[in-house]
Amino acid sequence: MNADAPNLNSLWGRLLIEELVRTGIRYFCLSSGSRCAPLTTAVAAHPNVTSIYHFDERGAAFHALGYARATSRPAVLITTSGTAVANTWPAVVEASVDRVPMILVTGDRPPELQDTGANQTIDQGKFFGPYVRWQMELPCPNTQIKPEVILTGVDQAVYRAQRSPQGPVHINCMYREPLAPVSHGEDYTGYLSALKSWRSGVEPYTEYALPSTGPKVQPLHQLASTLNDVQQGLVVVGSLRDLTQSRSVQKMVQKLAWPTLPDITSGLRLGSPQSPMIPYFDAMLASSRFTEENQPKAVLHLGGRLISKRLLDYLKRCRPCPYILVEDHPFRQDPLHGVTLRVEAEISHFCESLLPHLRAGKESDWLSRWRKASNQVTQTLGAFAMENGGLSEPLVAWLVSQMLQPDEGMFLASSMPVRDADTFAAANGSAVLVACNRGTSGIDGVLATATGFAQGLKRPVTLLIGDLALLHDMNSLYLLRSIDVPVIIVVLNNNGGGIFSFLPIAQFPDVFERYFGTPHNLTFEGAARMFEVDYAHPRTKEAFIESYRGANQSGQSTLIEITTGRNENYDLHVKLLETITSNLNRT
Ligand SMILES: Cc1ncc(C[n+]2csc(CCOP(=O)(O)OP(=O)(O)O)c2C)c(N)n1
Ligand SMILES: [Mg+2]
Repeated sequence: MNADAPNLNSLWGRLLIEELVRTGIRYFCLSSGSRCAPLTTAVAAHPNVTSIYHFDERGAAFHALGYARATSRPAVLITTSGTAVANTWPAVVEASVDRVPMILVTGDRPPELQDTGANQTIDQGKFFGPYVRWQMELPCPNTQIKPEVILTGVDQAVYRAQRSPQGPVHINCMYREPLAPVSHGEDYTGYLSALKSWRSGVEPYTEYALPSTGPKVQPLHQLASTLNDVQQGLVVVGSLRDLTQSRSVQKMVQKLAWPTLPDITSGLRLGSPQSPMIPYFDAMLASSRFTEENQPKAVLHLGGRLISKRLLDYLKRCRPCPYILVEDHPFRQDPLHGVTLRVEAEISHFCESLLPHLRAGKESDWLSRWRKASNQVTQTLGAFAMENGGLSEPLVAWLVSQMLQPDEGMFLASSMPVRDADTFAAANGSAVLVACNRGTSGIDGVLATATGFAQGLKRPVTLLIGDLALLHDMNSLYLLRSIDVPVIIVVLNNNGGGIFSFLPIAQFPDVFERYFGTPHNLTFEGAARMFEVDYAHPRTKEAFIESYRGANQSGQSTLIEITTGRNENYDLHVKLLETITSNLNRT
């Protein structure tokens, strides 16, 4: 790094961006504004970064979130002052709750302009409250403050974003004018003299060594002997971070030979999972006969939260003991208040460490009952998919999961898309990476997150999304032109909030349609045209398959709109689950 910055604001901006790059961060999401110009110009001048621009800070922040979901590395989000910062709130909350790393760097006005009625000025200090892992106020650039202050601050921020529990961090940077890189003809060689070795190298100023997160051998030994003695054990797998974790879990449960219920975000639900995986557990648990006859004596829960409400209800009724939960963070994840042993460990490390202590389990009657039932559901769903019915929401989830290619990703919006994929996705498609925003299950920022997920994966991504969720984030269609890989958006337009038809509020017609069903009578063709995104509106199963394959082959982002009806969708779910249940009860 050289010392010939045009002014001190620029120099501090460059030091900050350079140190971020040295910690390994390469992806920067920018929205425009004057107060963050020293940062923006430093990003623009840096040879080793990739940047993306979005006019909406809310979408930019969700894009950063999606990128980190794919890469497990934080992206940097740079915004100007005022409501620009406030617009990042929903993504920061989601990142915080779901422990996704993110680095926010915001421009701010100097102290003498705070609380004076100065333009675009809000109180940005500690703005995100408990939702950031760490925050720092950088004062206005001043040669009385050593440049090391910036470097050690950045290093701490990156460390706190990435160490467990991962999450967002915030660096608020105050600047006096000039904000543009106008030259003051100053030479900063003396100011930077203490940074001689840093400037000639490429390493961060402060290196952090992460603590080891493995559980100790003695408790593992005891845990293994507990597990070895269990007769009817069940493994449930919530969201896992990557395929390495999924593979470690697969290896361990194969030895344990307990029925294993994989959430759609576990990486174990799709791709023809091997025994003892039970891909259709959610549909099976709709059968009260099955749940009454099959009650676990112990549960080993690996990874994050579960999408399946039926699984949660089942565990609540069974109250298995012991209930062992293994996750790589210290937070409570126990809405049933049933956990009897909580292990904080990285999942792969835990599985690999436990494996040698486990006795190889045998194919028990308990496991074969689960396997038989899951096979039965496979048949029922296969028959349903072959029927010549209309293009329903469960069918779309089933078809998409069958057509995805092994090197692609799937992003699932909250509400029915994620639930339908969890319940009905075909298990025999490709083992693609699946993600969703389930930290707080918002229907906001979904498209922006999916674009970031695709950009991080460097692979095409299919997004299954409801109409309200897409309307909510429609201006993120703009991001499709800036990313390097296509996103196929499959929007299930049921003209409102389809999920509410499944809730007790549906029995209250005086308020239901207007405030919950919320029909809008909008379609997406015009939006696709406005943002220059390819568009298709197939009406039949065959036409959908053709549109989807065509979009895949074109390599272009495409919006495929499916028209469904909320009432028909509800009736079909009931009928399909009734068929699954009655077929299960017959065996
Ligand atoms: C930001 C946000 N606002 C409101 C909600 C409450 N909510 C949950 S599902 C839903 C309806 C979603 O409709 P749509 O995206 O069309 O999906 P569908 O229910 O039809 O599958 C709403 C409003 C939410 N989860 N997040
Ligand atoms: Mg809808």
